[in-house]
Amino acid sequence: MEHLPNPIPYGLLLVALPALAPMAAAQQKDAPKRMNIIHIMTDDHSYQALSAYGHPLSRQAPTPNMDRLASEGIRFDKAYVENSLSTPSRACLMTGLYSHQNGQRTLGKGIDTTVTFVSELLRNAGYQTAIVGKWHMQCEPKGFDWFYVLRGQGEYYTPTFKSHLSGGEYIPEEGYATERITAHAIDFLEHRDTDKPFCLYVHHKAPHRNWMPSTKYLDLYEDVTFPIPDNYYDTWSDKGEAAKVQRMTIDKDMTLIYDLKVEELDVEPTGAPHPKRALLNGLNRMDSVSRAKWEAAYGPRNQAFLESNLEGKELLEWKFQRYVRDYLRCIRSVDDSVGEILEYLDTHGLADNTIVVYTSDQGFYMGEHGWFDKRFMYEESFRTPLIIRYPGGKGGLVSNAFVQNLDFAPTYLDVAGVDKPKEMSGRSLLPVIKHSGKQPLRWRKYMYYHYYDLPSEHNVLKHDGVADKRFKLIHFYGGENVSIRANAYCSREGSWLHLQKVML
Ligand code: SGN
Ligand code: CA
Repeated sequence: MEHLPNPIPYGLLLVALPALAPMAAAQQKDAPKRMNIIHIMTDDHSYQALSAYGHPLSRQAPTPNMDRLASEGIRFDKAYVENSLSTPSRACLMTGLYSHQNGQRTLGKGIDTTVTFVSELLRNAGYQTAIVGKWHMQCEPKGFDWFYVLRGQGEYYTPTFKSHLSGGEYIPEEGYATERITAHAIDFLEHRDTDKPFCLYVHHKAPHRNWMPSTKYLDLYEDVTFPIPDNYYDTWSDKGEAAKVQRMTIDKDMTLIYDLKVEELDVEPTGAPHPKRALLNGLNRMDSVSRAKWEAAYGPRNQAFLESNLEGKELLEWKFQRYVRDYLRCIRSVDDSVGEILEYLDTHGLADNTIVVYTSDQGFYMGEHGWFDKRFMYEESFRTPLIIRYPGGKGGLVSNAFVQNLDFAPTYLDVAGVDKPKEMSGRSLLPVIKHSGKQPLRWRKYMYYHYYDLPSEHNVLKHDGVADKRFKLIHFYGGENVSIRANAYCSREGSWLHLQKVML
């Protein structure tokens, strides 16, 4: 990493400047071209559903383009987040800071906009910066020359985008979110400033709840029976309060009409009405042709399901299959998107000078313990898929380096030759990448995690914890019987400095 030279005395600077100018220009000309960066991030993509990771689920729903990236790069098996929720994870990506440093602890408000974003640092260093897709922070995109971002969580069909050109307005676009986001990414690559290196963030909405596939893939996997996890029927009798009070079960917390798309029902089997859920699932955002395709695919399936009057274990297994099929259909479109971007790099001479990163904003439950969603510091949600292809590097490598989403900002700054601000406690991954995925000797042994979003949907208790590569020590607090003082536990601002010392 470069270091700033010692300051030149002011008087000398005045005299020396004219002489230095041509030298600086010459240096610029001869300087090696800095690498471009593409950060592709999905929303809620579990490592179980990315076939390069080899999980039984993904073996039946392969992701060939993501696997290509892994075969040409490094698959990270010990990659984690610091707070398993979208907005905090994105804030961490943009600032390189823990939630308690950047203020974004929960899904809603929070981000401290006075904090410098990595996009600003990259732009100042001469990069052209762009972001497309899910932004999901309650502040404007900061430090971007070019952006097309979704509103809030975004919509699967006819998604609305705000752009650097739209004057603050959200404009609906015909089509499917994953495909529209890819089109905007390619459009940026086509029209970028070729005199500058670029950093492009491609942030998909998929496969976020409620898992609405492209009309291309409505029939995909319909004949496949996916493997049900052994612990799908967990009753949590041997577990603590947090596992018992959560509300993220496929059994009770998924609704037929919204999550599982059984449109004909306007009441749950319990008799509870769900009048608005049908509209919420986004079918009303489809054009008539797409809607007709949808009806043709799901109509007969739903009819058969309703007539079969499933109960108990059979019903639970039907729910699992419907959930997982829709989720994996969404992933298929994301995989196509990765393929399109790689193809663009190949055909435009960019593959040799672009680092490509594929990851998710966190992990996700695919029925383990009977759950969907994330939030917990347990492995399925704490861990996130991560693949990095570095030009000139070997392919097909597997890394067990202990890495966290705090490391993205330092990595991209390192690629750009910019010194990391001291408050960022993550580490550049370039030393790991350049040594074939090997964890350097002096590296973090422990990592810190903190989840704060309670009260909220899914009722996961607040908790923080420390993990090493084998064990986790998790501390739940703010339980049902304890009065919940919003984020009281973490009001010890400034304590990160101490933590940083302990971690590294
Ligand atoms: C929505 C979902 C939740 C999900 C959060 C956070 N409900 O609120 O199931 O946990 O997003 O997801 S929904 O009824 O609106 O689909 S995150 O990925 O943004 O963190
Ligand atoms: Ca997410």
